[in-house]
Amino acid sequence: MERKHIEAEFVAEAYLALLKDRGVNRLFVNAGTDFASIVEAYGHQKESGLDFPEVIVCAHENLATSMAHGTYLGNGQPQAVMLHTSVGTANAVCAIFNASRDRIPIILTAGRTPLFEHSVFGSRNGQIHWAQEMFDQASMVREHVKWDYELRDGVQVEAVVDRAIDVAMIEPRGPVYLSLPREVLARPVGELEIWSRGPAQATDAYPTPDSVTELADLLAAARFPVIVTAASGADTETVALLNELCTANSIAVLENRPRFMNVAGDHPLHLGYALNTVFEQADVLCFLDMDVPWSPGAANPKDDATVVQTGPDPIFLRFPIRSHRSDLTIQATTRNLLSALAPALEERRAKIDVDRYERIAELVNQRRARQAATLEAESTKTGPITKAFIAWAVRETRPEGAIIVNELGAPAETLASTEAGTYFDTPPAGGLGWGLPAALGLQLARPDKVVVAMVGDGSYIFANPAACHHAMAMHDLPVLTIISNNGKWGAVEASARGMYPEGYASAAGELTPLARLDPASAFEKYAEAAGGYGEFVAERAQLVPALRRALRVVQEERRHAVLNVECG
Ligand SMILES: Cc1ncc(C[n+]2csc(CCOP(=O)(O)OP(=O)(O)O)c2C)c(N)n1
Repeated sequence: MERKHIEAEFVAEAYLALLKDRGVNRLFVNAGTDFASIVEAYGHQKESGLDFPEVIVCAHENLATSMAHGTYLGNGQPQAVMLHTSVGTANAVCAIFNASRDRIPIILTAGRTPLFEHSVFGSRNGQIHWAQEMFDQASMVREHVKWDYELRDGVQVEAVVDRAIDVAMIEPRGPVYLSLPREVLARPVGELEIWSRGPAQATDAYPTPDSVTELADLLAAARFPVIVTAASGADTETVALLNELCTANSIAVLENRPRFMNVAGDHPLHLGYALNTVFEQADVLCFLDMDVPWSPGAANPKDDATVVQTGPDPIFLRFPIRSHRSDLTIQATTRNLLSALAPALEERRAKIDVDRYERIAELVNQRRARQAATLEAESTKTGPITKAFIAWAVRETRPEGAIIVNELGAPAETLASTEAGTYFDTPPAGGLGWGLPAALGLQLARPDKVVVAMVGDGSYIFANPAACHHAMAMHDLPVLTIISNNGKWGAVEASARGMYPEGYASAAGELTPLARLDPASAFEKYAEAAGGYGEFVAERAQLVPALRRALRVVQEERRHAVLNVECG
């Protein structure tokens, strides 16, 4: 390690220079009075010559945090967000919860109400400085972050920045929270001598040789082995490994509520998306890093089936309750596990039942034929547009390599792709309003790609669309947003009908007032108001041409676009 010098005048400058030095290239901000020294540091930058993260101004904290989330999904680098004290943190809590359950390393920072009432540079000078203070500001997010701390002085700024990044980046990754008192940010530091170093990366969890042997033996001897995944593709390197492992060893693969592109949608042994349908046959079930392997109230693996659970945190320590049985539990990242499993299975290839591939492929082909028929029927139907039809139209027009971010826009299985890193679905905590800002973050990280946000009308409103379209214009992010506008919170309605199929709400024969969103807004005007392109689509025949027009706008004009699609 080398020593380096930072010529900072005050702590905020040292702090920002350190973030940048440690590989944090962007700071997503929603500023306030607590930012005075941060503002001053950027103001002084031309003269100081210090290198700081690029500032991405976000007009809402959910946008700032979820956009940072999406940027990490696009480039794998730690992101930083700065919020305004207690109130800014409060606005970001839902997005922080999403980031935590999705294991996203975000350095969340927030100003802190000035500590002192007078006499110190930076101390209180505004009415809000008394009422905004909390006894414990970090308590709002403590359950969702891996670490929280308050910067106490310039002498520890290097140690604190390093600690924040190390904790966020070590597997399983996740957000951390740092509060920054105004007086501390304003304190003079003079020249700072720092170490030049990257995050302290430990080697990822690796499976023990015994566990690899045991799992390889189980998979080789099984009559009908199934690997189940939802989010293994968060590490894009695992996609080819999983494709290859399943083909070479006649192992079925199934995606249960996928949140990433995990395995090729057209894989010859892809059993689809309905876990309950395989419990009957499966004698070995290997759940790859699944937060919820199955829903015990609906259906369970056979009693004599062997259940394997794997992952860097295979029992999901931060979940208050999670009791799915596991006969073999392996603590390892999916990439390390699959890499170790491939040669172990190759050694056992002769033991694998030669009929197994065909047995699985036959079921796959039946499923594919049913799906193709449904899709074909969907493409020729008349009547109101459905979410399945929107998915069909997107498949028809999707440019190569386009990235889809889906938040209740269409069922995941209708959007399956064959390219790693092209699909992102709602984090498991399900805090809505994530999809659109995450798409902005992905577009920021991957400017060469077409990014399409597919969202329900409810999800779109949760995202605070005025702030999102403002950011698309401000930061040149030509995202295409497709709103599946069914005029309701369909999930709320479905949940009530599911629990009370014969109940009063079902018997009423009409939509419960608790799920209604009518009258419909002209959502396309949000895009127009921010200099983008908007269209309202209500007829099936209009959808593909409208998609082509909107894609031309985002690709050629590099302007953001909204298709507000009325659907049933
Ligand atoms: C922040 C937040 N608030 C409320 C909910 C509860 N919720 C789950 S789905 C849903 C409806 C979403 O509506 P929309 O995006 O239009 O999709 P639809 O259900 O109509 O398919 C709601 C309100 C949530 N998940 N997150």
